[in-house]
Amino acid sequence: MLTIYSEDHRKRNPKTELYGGQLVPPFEKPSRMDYVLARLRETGMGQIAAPRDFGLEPILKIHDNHYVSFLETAWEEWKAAGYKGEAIASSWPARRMAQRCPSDIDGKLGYYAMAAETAICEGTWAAARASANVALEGAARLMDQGAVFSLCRPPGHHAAIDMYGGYSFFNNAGLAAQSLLDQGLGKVAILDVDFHHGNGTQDIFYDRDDVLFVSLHGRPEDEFPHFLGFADETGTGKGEGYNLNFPMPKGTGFSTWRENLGKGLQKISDFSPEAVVVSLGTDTFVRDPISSFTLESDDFTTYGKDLAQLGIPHLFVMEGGYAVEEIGINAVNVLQGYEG
Ligand code: Q9C
Ligand code: ZN
Repeated sequence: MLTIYSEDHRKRNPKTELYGGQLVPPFEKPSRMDYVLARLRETGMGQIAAPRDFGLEPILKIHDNHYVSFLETAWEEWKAAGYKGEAIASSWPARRMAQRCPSDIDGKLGYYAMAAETAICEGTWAAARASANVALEGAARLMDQGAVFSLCRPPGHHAAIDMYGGYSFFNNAGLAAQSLLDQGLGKVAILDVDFHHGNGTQDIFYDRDDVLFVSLHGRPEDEFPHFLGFADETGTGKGEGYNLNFPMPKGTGFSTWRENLGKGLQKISDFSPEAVVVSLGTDTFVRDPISSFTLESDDFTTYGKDLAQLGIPHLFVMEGGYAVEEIGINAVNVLQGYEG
């Protein structure tokens, strides 16, 4: 399987993540990619190619232009304010506060952030742009290749129309899906198997019937992103019926997870899309440090095989996975299972 990858992800190497009331070294770090690359080479998965630069036009099809401009200058504005640390939001337009974007950088961070763990640092914009290009290049080549792995970093599925957080800035899977539609496909499904709910992807496509969104994840009562991902979120307007969530309790193992995957795949099959974009997070793994499902490495191979049963081109887009030593094994197991 062709892999698309850019070294530019290394430009984002934040020193801090707000976790448990402390600033700790981030779980989402550059070395995650090294383990995946090593495993791709070890298993002879195939060619690894760099993306082209697709510019801002495809990004502006799914993201708000003020949000994109904010991301471009946030780090410079933060530095200009004279702060010592990395850029982290500290106040939000919560319930009954006006939803207007301020001009002060602290205010802007709170306006555009959906969570505080994700620090903006030098190089964040460049890395997020590169990650978007990796997804877009994968989408550009998918219909010729039949299957492609877009090895994106930073991840994307928590990035909404105008929000960042959960380590995400641009919604890479959403960009890929929109690009496939713009190539002339009529319908695309996004299957999100990352441990966390893909709130950003849901947000972008919630009122649309040309993209079916299916997500398997830790239930919002227990797990990030806490406020979205409930089973009764089914879409709105003409998008009603095109959003399907499978929230699951802490400790969920592969048999329950796979049963729900089967239901999701049935729904995708009924939708009859011309391509599937998989938001591939490996944080469902039993030893993931911030998640609570119990999948073993072999289970990733098994569900890769399940996906292949659809018989539709798949674009795999890398999302989360923080058990760094195993992220390569688990991600590549999905691809190998898929290729059979
Ligand atoms: N108690 C992705 O996997 N913090 N993002 C969780 C756990 C945020 C995960 C705290 C996790 C974001 C792409
Ligand atoms: Zn995740």
